[in-house]
Amino acid sequence: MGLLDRLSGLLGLKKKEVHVLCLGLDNSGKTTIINKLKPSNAQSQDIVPTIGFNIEKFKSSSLSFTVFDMSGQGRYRNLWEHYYKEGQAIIFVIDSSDRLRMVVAKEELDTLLNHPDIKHRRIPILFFANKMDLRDAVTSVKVSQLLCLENIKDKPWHICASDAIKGEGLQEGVDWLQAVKTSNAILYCKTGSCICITSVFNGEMLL
Ligand SMILES: Nc1nc2c(ncn2[C@@H]2O[C@H](COP(=O)(O)OP(=O)(O)OP(=O)(O)O)[C@@H](O)[C@H]2O)c(=O)[nH]1
Ligand SMILES: [Mg+2]
Repeated sequence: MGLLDRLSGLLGLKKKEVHVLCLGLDNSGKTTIINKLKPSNAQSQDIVPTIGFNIEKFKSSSLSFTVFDMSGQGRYRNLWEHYYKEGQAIIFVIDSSDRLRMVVAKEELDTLLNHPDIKHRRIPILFFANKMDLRDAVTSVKVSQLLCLENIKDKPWHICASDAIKGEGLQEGVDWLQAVKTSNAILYCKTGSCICITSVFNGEMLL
């Protein structure tokens, strides 16, 4: 780290960096989501299936995110675990219209949650129930039921319905991620059929 970097860090001018792993099955929309979160002049026009992984960056108001955008294709999924130790947050993307492969998404999520590098850490997980614009898409509440998210008791998590093409729902997710990475306390609450997580940041309720 250079002197200027160190100085700006000390003065609080430099945004804290968070390493994020972006996981989920192929075609779920991971790269489309990450691309949409970048400044418009840095966005690609053509999104192609990811080979291996790509490293991308985007910023929120107080954090700088470095994202490992992993390929979700079966033959590359065994790469994911090599990056678990570096991950400080996870974005897990689900194609809400792909009912057939929801069970595969659940298997991959369960494998992730039981991995020794993840199991005992309070690493936050942001789920995007993506492709909400498609006719066959199920609701985010249904996605959380199909993935049994209520069983995740030891990690802060949040699910957002999203349409990555239009960019809808993405900011809500980033706001949650920022809040959880800068907060001291997380409160879980479950009301009726709506599952949500309430974050407390500087003593204020955020969600
Ligand atoms: N209708 C719709 N299509 C989407 C949405 N998000 C992504 N797509 C499309 O889904 C396809 C796959 O998107 P990607 O972002 O490449 O998916 P990925 O998860 O990165 O896939 P891999 O890199 O193979 O793991 C592309 O054709 C996208 O345009 C969405 O919210 N709605
Ligand atoms: Mg991709």
